Amino acid sequence: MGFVKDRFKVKADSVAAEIKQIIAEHGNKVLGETTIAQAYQGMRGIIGLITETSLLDAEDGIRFRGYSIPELREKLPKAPGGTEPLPEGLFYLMLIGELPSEEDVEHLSATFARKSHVPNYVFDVIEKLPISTHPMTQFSIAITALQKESIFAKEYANGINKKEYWSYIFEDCMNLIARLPRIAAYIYRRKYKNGDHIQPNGMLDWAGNFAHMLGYDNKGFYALMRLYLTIHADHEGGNVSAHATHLVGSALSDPYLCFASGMNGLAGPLHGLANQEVVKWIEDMCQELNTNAPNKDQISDYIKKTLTEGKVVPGYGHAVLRKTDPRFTAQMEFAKTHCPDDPMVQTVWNVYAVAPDILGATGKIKNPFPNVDAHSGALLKHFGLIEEEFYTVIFGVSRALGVLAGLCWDRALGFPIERPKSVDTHWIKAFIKGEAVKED
Ligand code: NMX
Ligand code: MLT
Repeated sequence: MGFVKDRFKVKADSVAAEIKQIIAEHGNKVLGETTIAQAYQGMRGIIGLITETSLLDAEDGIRFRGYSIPELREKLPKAPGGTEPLPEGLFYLMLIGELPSEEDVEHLSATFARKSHVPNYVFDVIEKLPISTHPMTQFSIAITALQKESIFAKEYANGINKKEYWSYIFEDCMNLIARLPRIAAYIYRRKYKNGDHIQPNGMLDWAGNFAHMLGYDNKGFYALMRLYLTIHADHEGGNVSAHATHLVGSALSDPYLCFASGMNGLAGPLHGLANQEVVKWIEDMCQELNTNAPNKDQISDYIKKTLTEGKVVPGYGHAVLRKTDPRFTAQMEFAKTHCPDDPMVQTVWNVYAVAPDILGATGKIKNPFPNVDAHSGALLKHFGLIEEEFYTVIFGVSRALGVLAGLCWDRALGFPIERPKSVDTHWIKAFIKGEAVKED
């Protein structure tokens, strides 16, 4: 890994010294109070995590080390002749905290290509699964199987100084990121293309090679993959996949085990599986109405029907965001250039035209606007990747960049095992009566 690892160590040492001073001088400063409602209702708004890679603002959306998505699209290095940022550049930014040069990104692309070999036993494990197994389950199992390769786990078993943890975690994270596109593409080609696998092209960048191994060798799909794998990479630390990866890592489980946990969280329909659910929801609506171009009145009625049936409208709402997700907007801009006349893309835009008012009128949905998942499926469908059950795996490949950069930071900063306090409702009732005391 050479200079990227060296630069990371220099940055991490300096941040670790700052944190030590912050805790010494301001460690007792109160960040906020916790209410009974927050304890019961998903801990919304409680600041209890430190994640260096990105920060989410409810109105402006995600910023990676201070850079918004439009800024990343402008400033991050691109492939020769390419229009979209290379996700390797975002990984460098999250890890080092500074924008990379073209050479830094070329170095990372080459490193990932060099480290991308996946041992045959992992493919054997995938082959043993029923073909009908959901792609996210196959992905999670394959990552867990690959855990045998963990350098950190081996070195820990041999006995290492805790000051060295970060170094082996770093190596594992690099190796895992390098291998994920091959594993994901293998699952795709096995399940949907009769096991007709495509060998990697070591001359391509990380996203380009993923597109190639999936079987979509064209300029538009390369651009889509580079944009997609950039914008899905990170969403600060409290989302389920990032939080799960971080939590499991705090027990010193190696990056393979941590990332598999994160992927099991991403596979939930309220999190990353929503991209699959959006496409299913649109297709069900079109089938019911017997058209591939429902008008706004028909869409409004279908949204109301979904709510009446006690279901969520997938792709809408967010636990933190209170405006249209800038990741949705980036995809909408991409679609305006590449496929403005696509019927499903137009339906996504028509849903956007009517859904916020209807969802807002319920009075209970805190964010009636679209999130990242509302748009991504329509773009993949347009370029021919029609198998929506695979969409969350692509999200997962991207998410590796953020959560594994985060894991490198966790170990470099020496964060301890995570263990918040829980209470039961009996305790809460006693607390209300003043009979139970909050321990420090
Ligand atoms: N459709 C219908 N009802 C909704 C929606 C929606 N899109 N969003 C929120 N609600 C409901 C929610 O279920 C809750 O109902 P109840 O009180 O009966 O339990 C109520 O509105 C209040 O929820 P909020 O506080 O607005 O949202 P919360 O922070 O709990 O949940 C999500 C956030 C994202 C889980 C929620 O908005 C949702 O289920 N959206 C649809 C699924 C989705 O698109 N998930 C993808 C998120 C992005 N990602 O990739 O992870
Ligand atoms: C994400 O990208 O992780 C989602 O938007 C969910 C979240 O931030 O809570």
